[in-house]
Amino acid sequence: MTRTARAYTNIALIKYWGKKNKQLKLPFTNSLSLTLDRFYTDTKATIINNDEDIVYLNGQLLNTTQNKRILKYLDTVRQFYSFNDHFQIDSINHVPTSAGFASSASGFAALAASINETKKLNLNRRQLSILARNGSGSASRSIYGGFVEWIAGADNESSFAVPIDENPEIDLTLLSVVINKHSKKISSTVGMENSVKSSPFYENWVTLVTSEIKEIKQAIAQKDVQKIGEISEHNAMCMHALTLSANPSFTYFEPETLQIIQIIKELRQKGIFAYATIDAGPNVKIICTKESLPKVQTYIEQQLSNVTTVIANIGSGIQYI
Ligand code: 2P0
Repeated sequence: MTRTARAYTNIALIKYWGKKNKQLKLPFTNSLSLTLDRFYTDTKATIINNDEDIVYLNGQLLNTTQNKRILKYLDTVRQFYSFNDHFQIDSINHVPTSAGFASSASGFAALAASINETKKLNLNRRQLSILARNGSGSASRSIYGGFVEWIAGADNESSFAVPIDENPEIDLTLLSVVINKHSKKISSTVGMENSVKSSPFYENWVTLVTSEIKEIKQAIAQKDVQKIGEISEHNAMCMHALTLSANPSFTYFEPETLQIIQIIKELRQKGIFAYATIDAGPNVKIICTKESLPKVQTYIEQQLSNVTTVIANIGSGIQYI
């Protein structure tokens, strides 16, 4: 029987922001993430006697505009592994938009793993990470649990993620603060492209990431949560500086994003552990400890009426169920 592949989302502590090769999704820098336990995608691939793929997402058949990226990806996979089979893809996304996380990381990681399973490709996790990366850069990291580093590499074979610590015994937990706004969104793909092209600070970003990756790996090894928080927050702010300094300038921040950043600073002044990280959207993910989490959550909910909060802990890598 063909098993379903399950992949969890991840949050980057050192961000991936810019590609040196668009087609292969080769990044300019390494990045480093934490896989989360709450949000995941379950995907099953079935070989069908058809010359087109069909894709169901959450039980609904996707039309040709909706599944364009997935169909293109399946063509890439066929080309990589020299087979002609077409698939019915059944994917259930347990990453509600209301949770404030992107689903492309878990989505493409689960899709890559489901084809590995159905076609019996017997890929090891490194090969699986390469295959997932070709769907979406951040998906390369969702193959593993815990702390994960994506090595930028120089070509298709050398750009993959590696586990740093899959079961870290560390007092870290995440509070996602979701701002209920439906502003027009610049996709990560377009946003990073604009930053690379026109931010005068892009070269500095590449240098900064190289040193912050080293520093955060040391902090992870020493279980120094404060250092992890400090480096992650600084790295996220620098990523967003690349959007503000692009020409034309843009930002993912909403007024509430800045309010939450301010609140986090106030909390720290009161001695409560809280650090911010922010992806390509307005929502803020707050890095907390077990002790600080309930205090941070209560404070945020008291101060801001129009937000929801979701707690996530450290999660595992790809599973077959
Ligand atoms: C990250 N993000 O490291 C960064 C931080 C968003 C902000 O990876 O173009 O959907 O498919 O490779 O992986 C989101 O970008 O972009 C992302 P593509 P992806 O998590």
